[in-house]
Amino acid sequence: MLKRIAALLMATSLVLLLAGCSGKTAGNQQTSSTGQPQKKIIKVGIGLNEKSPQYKGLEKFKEMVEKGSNGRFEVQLYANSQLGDDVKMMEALRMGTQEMTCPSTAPIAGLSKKFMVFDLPFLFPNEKVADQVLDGPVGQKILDSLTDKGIIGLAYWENGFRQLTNNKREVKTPADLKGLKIRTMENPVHLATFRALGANPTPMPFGELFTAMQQGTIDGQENPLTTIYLQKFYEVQKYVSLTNHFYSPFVFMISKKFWDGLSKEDQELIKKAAKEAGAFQRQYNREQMKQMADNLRKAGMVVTELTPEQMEEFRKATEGVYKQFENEIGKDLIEEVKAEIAKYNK
Ligand code: TK8
Repeated sequence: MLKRIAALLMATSLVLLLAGCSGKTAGNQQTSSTGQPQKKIIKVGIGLNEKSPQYKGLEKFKEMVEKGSNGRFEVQLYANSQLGDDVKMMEALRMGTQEMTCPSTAPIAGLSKKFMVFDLPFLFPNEKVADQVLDGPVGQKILDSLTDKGIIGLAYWENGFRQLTNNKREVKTPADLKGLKIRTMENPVHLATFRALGANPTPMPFGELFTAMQQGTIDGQENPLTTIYLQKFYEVQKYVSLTNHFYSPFVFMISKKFWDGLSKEDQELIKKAAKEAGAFQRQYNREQMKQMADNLRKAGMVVTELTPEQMEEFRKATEGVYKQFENEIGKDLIEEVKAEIAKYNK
């Protein structure tokens, strides 16, 4: 009798154990002991800090998804490269161990070369045109190139026009950049552009940048003014030149493994929130940007505006980069994007 009870107990615990395991394999939808479905967790990681317009956009996204799902989703935000750098986080999305991230297009080049078209120097004339091209058919086609890499690109957000800082001298022309060690994102187009300008570029993840500037292993870097101010780069950099040399879009993306386990309704909810929070983020970013040159001056930086002639020198010096990447990006794609830009730039 005792033996039979023991056997029964063992069998029951085995069943419970198996039930527990299968609960875990079905996405991250788990069932609690009361039979209530537990929240689905969406972990979102970024490199920037909590003051960044990007983080404010993520807070909006969180609110929309949590409210819109009546609390079935919990969106957890991780700033400051806590979950790793952009390349590592994209890898985690592919593996299905992290749900979402929002890198610049530059580090995405390692997964899909098509994104490099947006990294070409002096491509977009202004934000408005960038919005129209990114949110149009070409932008969508490029997002779709991520699907067979295990990632769904949901929406373009804005990092913004990038400006050059350094700790050696005021930069007004490419000649002033000669030999300066400049950190770039991990992207061949960015490297080629800074080589063409006569600088000595080194690729590095964002999380290592501040220390590298502080220790003087690099002389400078390039990022939008919001980042230069909100990440306190003025503590370790003296000069900023308003070069607008690249426009960096962000891509808000989600793990395909996670995505495929969601209902159509939930996919719609997340996609809609990604787009709407993106519209808010772009707006907020642009508002913030207006005060940033002044903030940086007040913080002690020398802010250098370039004359149209000086800007033209930068543009001319980097012109060859387009030809250099024609094969890798695709000549047709470059032409298509240029034509779209011309269409909207009126
Ligand atoms: C942070 C990056 C950052 C980017 C860079 O993850 O690496 O310089 O501009 O904002 O997305």
